Amino acid sequence: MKITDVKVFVTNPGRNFVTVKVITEDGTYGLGDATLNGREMAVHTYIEEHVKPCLIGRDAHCIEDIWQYLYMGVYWRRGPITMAAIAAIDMALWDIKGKVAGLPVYQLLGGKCRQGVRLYAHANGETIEDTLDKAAQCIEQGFDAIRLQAAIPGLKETYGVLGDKKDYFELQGNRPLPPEQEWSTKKYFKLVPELFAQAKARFGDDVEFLHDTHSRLTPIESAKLGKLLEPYDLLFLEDASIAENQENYKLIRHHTTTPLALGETYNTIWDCKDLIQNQWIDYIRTAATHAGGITGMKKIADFAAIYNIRTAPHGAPDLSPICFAAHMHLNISTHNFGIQEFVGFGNEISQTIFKHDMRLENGMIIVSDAPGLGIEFDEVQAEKYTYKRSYLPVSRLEDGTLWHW
Ligand code: CS2
Ligand code: MG
Repeated sequence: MKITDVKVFVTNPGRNFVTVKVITEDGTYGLGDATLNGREMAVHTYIEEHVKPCLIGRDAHCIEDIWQYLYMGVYWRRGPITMAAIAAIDMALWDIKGKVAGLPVYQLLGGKCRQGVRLYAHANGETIEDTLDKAAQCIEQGFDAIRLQAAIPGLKETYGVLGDKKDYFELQGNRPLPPEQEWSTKKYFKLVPELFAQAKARFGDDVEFLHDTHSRLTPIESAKLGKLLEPYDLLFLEDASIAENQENYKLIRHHTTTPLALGETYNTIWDCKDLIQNQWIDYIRTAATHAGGITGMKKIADFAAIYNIRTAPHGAPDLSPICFAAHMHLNISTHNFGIQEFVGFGNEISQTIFKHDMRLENGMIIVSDAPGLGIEFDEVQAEKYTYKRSYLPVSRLEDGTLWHW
């Protein structure tokens, strides 16, 4: 089944998404997500200029060989741009294979391990009370796992808090230059233990809470926070410290039993190998779009299973519904799946572009049984919403020192 064309679309229904369409000789096509937040055009060019010419004429059924060809064959292995390109091609090839077989991709991955995919929702607010009120709304919608992020008193803007924006698209979608955010670890420590103490007091043990530190703490500060949060039994503390030095987590793990999650910025199994084999974390958070697609995620999940580590795929607003659909097929068929981050199916406009029949029921996703990934991309609608450069913020300490965002 020869590949005859590869198209790359960058659309902005409120935020940028990079969508790849692989087309074969009989017209069967597959879709993949190549969205790299703030670097969309780099991936677009990489695919158009360096990947597409090598794919024309190749057999779309040879998913593993094409993955290795694009990974081992390029010499400059790994990295977010290369791996987002490989990821999108990989997702599209799995989509094609499912369509040809007349089966949803999860059936090709080993079939269902569970009836639905458990999700965690986001609750954020300007105060602790506001955040917990949002959590109560999530509980009413059927979620039993909720990420809590509250504004840090004394700082203009806080990661993960919408402020006066109506949704993450509005918050992230229109930043022609990187906005600068302030950070204070001292002010952060004054807030977070109190946030979870009040959450536990208000909601008891019926709901599991999570938190994303977003790489802001040094290892010993992460250890301190983990210890302070132990009484509140978090499902996990995410990105407690920076991910580059996996050994950071050896120190953190030594001091606290708060479960640790990491991995949304990782691109290959090599990035997380030490973390996994030393059991320094409890959940691996890679995303199909950043970690080499369905093929890349399977390699990581199976390695993690040997060390009793579960998957908790990244599910941020800057991963398109195509990536989310790929995650559903992975999550329903991966034995050591833990939980999936969920921030909704996108805004109204994006839902006219990315169409699917995934169902949200009681904090779970019921996966599509349509052949392939079960998602459609409306090119005509997408073309109405053209690329708009938008950056992620940059973080600085109060004295101006550049810090981790
Ligand atoms: C966050 C992400 O959802 C999360 O866990 O860490 O929203 C992250 O900030 C974005 O993906 C960055 O593009
Ligand atoms: Mg995160």
